[in-house]
Amino acid sequence: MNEAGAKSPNVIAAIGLGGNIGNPRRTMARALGLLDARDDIHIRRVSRLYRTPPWGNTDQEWFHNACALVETSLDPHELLKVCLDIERQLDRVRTERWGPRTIDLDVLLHGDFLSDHADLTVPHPRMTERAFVMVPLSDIAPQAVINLQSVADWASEVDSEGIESLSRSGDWWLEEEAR
Ligand code: PH2
Ligand code: MG
Ligand code: MG
Repeated sequence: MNEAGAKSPNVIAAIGLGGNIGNPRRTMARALGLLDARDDIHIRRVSRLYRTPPWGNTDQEWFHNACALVETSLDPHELLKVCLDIERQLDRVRTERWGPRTIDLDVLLHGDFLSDHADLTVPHPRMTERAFVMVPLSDIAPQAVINLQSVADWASEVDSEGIESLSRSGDWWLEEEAR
């Protein structure tokens, strides 16, 4: 609430989803369903679903990755907390850095918000170097600008070798969720 008692205006945020343990497609669909079920978060666009080679620690299963644009009245810290709560609800176990996980939900962008705080770095650190983020994000926000360059341009510059899309549209999570 602001001083006038009105709700804070909604902003568009981008969330990155990934996972490589269990049934990532189903877990990611559930995560999107849980986000969308909230009154303060509305899913606006979802990218295609991708299969991506592991980045960082390469000695692990390939990942599934996707990105979503949400409209939200939550501030960046509140949105991060919701993401972490949903990760826990979906049995996320945190082991090593960049290691295998059932579900990872990252706050990539939040309106014009910029932060280099260790708990919440926005834009998400190194996202422009990661094809598993920039390729799905360019499905849904090609014109968004990060560090003075469009997402579409970042996506065309990153090494996207091995990445393949597993769905024809961004509706995969609606089909999957029902099962
Ligand atoms: N997430 C990581 C580390 N490496 N590689 C791919 N392909 N996709 C991911 O989501 C991913 C990763 C840590 O968050
Ligand atoms: Mg991550
Ligand atoms: Mg994360």
